[in-house]
Amino acid sequence: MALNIVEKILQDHLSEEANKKVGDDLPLKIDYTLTQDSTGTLTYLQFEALDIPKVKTKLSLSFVDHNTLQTGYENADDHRYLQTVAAKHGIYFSKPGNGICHQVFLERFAVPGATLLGSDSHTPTAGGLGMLAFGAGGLNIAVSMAGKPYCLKKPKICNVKLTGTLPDWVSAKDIILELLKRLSVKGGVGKILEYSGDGVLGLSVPERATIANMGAELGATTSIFPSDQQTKLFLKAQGREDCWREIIADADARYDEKIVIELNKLEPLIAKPHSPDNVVKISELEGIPINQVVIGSCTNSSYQDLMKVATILRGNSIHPNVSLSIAPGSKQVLGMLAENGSLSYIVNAGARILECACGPCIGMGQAPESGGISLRTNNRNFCGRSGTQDAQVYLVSPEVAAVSALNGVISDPRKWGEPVKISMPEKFLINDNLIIPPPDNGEDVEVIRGPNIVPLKLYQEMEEEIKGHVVLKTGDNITTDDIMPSNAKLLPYRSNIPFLANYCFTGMDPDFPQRAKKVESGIIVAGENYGQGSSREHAALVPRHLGIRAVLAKSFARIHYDNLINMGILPLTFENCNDYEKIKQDSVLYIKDIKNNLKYGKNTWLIEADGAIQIPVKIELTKRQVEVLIAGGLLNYTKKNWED
Ligand code: MIC
Ligand code: SF4
Repeated sequence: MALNIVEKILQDHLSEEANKKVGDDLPLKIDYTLTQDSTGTLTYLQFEALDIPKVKTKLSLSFVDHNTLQTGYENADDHRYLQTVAAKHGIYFSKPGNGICHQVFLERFAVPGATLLGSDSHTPTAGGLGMLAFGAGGLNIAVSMAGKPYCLKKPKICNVKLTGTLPDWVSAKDIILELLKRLSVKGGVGKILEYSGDGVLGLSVPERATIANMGAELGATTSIFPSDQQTKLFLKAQGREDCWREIIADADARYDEKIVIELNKLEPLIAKPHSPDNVVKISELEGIPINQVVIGSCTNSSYQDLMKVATILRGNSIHPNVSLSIAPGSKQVLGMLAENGSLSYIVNAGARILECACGPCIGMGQAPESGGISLRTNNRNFCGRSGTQDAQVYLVSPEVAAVSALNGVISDPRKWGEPVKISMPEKFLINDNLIIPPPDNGEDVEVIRGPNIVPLKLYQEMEEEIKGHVVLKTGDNITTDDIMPSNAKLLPYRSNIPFLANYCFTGMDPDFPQRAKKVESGIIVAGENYGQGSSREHAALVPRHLGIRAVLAKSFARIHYDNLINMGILPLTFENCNDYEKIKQDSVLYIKDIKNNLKYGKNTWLIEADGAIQIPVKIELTKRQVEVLIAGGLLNYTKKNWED
C-alpha cells in the first residue's frame, strides 16, 4: 500500500495500530525526549515520583534556555536541580548559553524517521528534518522517559503542497504566515501537516524548521517535511551524515486533506497584534513608525537567518528611535557569526546582542515601552506576552525586521535593493562543550533542590459528582499565557505551584485567584480553542490547585485538552454552542454520575445549571483517558498501572 511520510514513521513506531480510525488512541514508541527548564522542573519532579532509576528512551535531553536571567537565586537553583537530576537518571544536559532547545536539537540531535516528544509546544520544529515530533505536557514526557508509549489521538493527515520558488525577499516565515492567514489559529487542530511538492526541494532544513515550528500556531498536532538531499546536506554540514536516510511519500500516497501554496505568488507578510493569524501584506502597513525590533526565537534564529540580518545591517546604523535586540538561536550560530566577522556588522549597526536563549520571546527582558510598537521574528504575539500589556507586537521575517530597524518604520524589504542570499555552509562550527553527557555511575549523584522547588501535591480519585461555581466565563482563543502568565517576574516560580496560583488569569481578571479560592469546586466556561499556545501544564495544574474541577468550552486546543485530563480536570464541550449564552459567571453547575458516565463511555451528559435548566455536554475520551480521569490524573494512573 502506498504510504505518506507520517504513515511510514508511525508504522515503525506502532505495533498493529496503524489502521485505527481517526480519533482513536495510537500508542507511539518515543525514541527521543526533550525538556526545557520552564516546563522541565515539573517534568523531572513527576519523573522522580515514578521512581525509575534510568530513562528508557534512546536519548533524553534537558535544556536550559527559558529562565536564564537569574534575577534571584531561583533560576540558578533550578538549573542545579536540572543538571543533577539529569546526571542521576541518564539524561544529557544542555547548559544555559548553549541555545534554544529546538535550534540546538535540530543542529545536533534530530534524526529523520525517529520520534520525539518535548515539553514545549514548538517541539515539531524537528519536523523540518523529517522527524515525527510532538509537544506535550511535562507529565507525558516523564511517562515516555519511563519507557511507556505516548498515546496520540489519531490525527488527520493534511498534505501541504508547495509549488514553484519563493520570489526575492519572500521567506519561509511568509509561507507559514500565509497558512495562518488561510487556516487561522485553530485551523490545524487534530491534523498533521505533511509538506511536499517541488517548492520543498529549494527550502533548506532551517527554512523548513521555521515552517514546522509555527505549525504550532495553527494548533496542528505536528508538521513534517521529507528527508531528502537538502536534509542530507544539512546533516553532512553538521558532521552527522551517518544518521541520514531518505524518507519521502510514495507517489500515490493518500491524505485526508490537501492545500496548495504557489510560492511565486507570495509577498512579504506580517501578523498584526495580538494573534499570529491576524496576517496582512506588509505593503498594507508600510510606514508605521516602530520603537523596537527583536530578532531571534526558535522560529528565526538560525545561521542563515542571522547572516541575512548581518548582511542587511552591514555598514548601516539602526534608526535613532529603534532599539534592535538580537538573540542568536544557539552557541553554534553565535560562534560562526563571530568567526566569520558578521557579528561585527551587527554590533556596529547598533544592535544589542542577547544571550542564546528564548529571552524576549517569553517576556524575559526587553519589554517594549508603554504602548510601544515592536516588530519580532517570533511565533507568538499574544497580548501582554512581551511583558508590556499595552504593547503592539507584530510578527515578521528576519529580512523585514532588519530593514525596518534601519528605516524606523515598517518596511517592505523589496524596496531595499539587491536581494540577500545566504547558502548553507559546507561545515557548521561544531563544539558540543556545553552539552554534558550523563555519567556512568548516575545512581551515586545527589540531586540538589533549592527552596524554590515545592513538592508536588497528590490528588484524589475523580469525584462521583461536582457542584461547582462558574468562577470565570471567557471568550474564544484563550491562550495558556492568559491562563498562567509567564514573564520575567513569574517564570522563576515554575516549580512553585502555590505561588503561581496567585497569578492565575490575573492579566485578564485580577480577582480570579481570590474568587476560585473562595468556592470549594470551580468551573471555567469558555469559547472556542480554549488553551491554545504553550504546552505548559501549569495552565492545568495551577487551576487544579485552585479547585477547578471542570472546563466547559465550545472547543479545546490539543495539548491543553490532554493536560487537563492529565491533571484530573474534566474537559467538557457544549453539545450545542448556543447554550454558552445560558450560563453566567457565578452560575452553579451540577455534574452528576461522573464515574458511571465515564466508565460506561457515555458521550453526552446532562448537566444542571442554576437548579433549573439541563445542558447537554459532550466528552470525547479514549479508554485510557477515561481511566486517567477516574484515577485523578496521569501520575496516579501511571503509578497504579505500572508493569515492567
Ligand atoms: C512558549 O513559547 O510559550 C513556551 C514558553 O516555550 C512554552 C513552554 C512554557 O510555557 O514553558 C511552550 O511553547 O510550550
Ligand atoms: Fe522559547 Fe519562544 Fe521558542 Fe517558546 S516560542 S521555545 S519561548 S523561543
